[in-house]
Amino acid sequence: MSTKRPTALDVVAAALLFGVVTGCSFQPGHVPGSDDGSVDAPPDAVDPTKDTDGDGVLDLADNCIAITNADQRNFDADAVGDACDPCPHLMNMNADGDGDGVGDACDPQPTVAAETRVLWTSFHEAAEITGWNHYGEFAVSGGKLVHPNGAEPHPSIAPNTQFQKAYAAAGIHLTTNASGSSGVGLCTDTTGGSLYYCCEVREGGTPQVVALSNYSSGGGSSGVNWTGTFAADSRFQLEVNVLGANKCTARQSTMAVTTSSGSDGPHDGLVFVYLDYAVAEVEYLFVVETM
Ligand SMILES: [Ca+2]
Ligand SMILES: [Ca+2]
Ligand SMILES: [Ca+2]
Ligand SMILES: [Ca+2]
Repeated sequence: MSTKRPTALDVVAAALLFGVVTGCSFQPGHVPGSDDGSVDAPPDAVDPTKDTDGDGVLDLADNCIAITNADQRNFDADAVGDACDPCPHLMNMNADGDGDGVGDACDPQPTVAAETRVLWTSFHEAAEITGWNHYGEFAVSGGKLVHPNGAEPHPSIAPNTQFQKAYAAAGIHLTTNASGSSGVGLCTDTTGGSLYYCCEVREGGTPQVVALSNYSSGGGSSGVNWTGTFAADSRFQLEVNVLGANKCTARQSTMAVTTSSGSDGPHDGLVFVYLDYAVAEVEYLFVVETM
């Protein structure tokens, strides 16, 4: 007589068999499998060997059943994998009222089905930034985009893509105590880079959230006081929205501050992040285009 160690499939099969025996359901006032006169519901028809998208992860465990994502990455640690998460950077913010695939919480027009997600990266592989435009040195390390030289003026990096009417969000983590003049920002620019629209959190005197438009030509800016911390282990989410009035939003945990400046309208061009005198890591970059 031979013995065989149970495989994972055996365990699944045993669990399903157990479900068949017990009814695999709960009805108020009824104990599944008991002889109390009521009827157990039939078990759900689940094929434990099915892999709909063929990515090697069975449907029972796949966090995006219909999208190939063998890595199963899930930045915000909710139930939905990055590849199919309507807002991959915002935990459990998965409602998408207009059905365009971009979640309400990260959709610049949540009632108009006009958006397309065009970039998501949480910086796991060096190849993700190959060909990107940069000023200063950047590298992917430990699942972050880092500026190895630490606090320097004006290092910036941008995917080498001309985005159309971009809405962008970036997560930035200040890893050590920031200097008195440090700032981190997220910008869109016009085609050719002649003008910028930036959203930044800046320390210096009173910490502020600042919206800067027509930055390169010394154009308008507006700022609102930032009452959160600006210190080691501060995590900011910056959003730039060139559609409508809410153009620059900075979030930290449950706090959000929005400000806007200028009226230069939709920008078609690069999206870039900068770390001005800040020792910081970029944790993700998310870009939506509006048609
Ligand atoms: Ca699968
Ligand atoms: Ca999948
Ligand atoms: Ca997720
Ligand atoms: Ca949407």
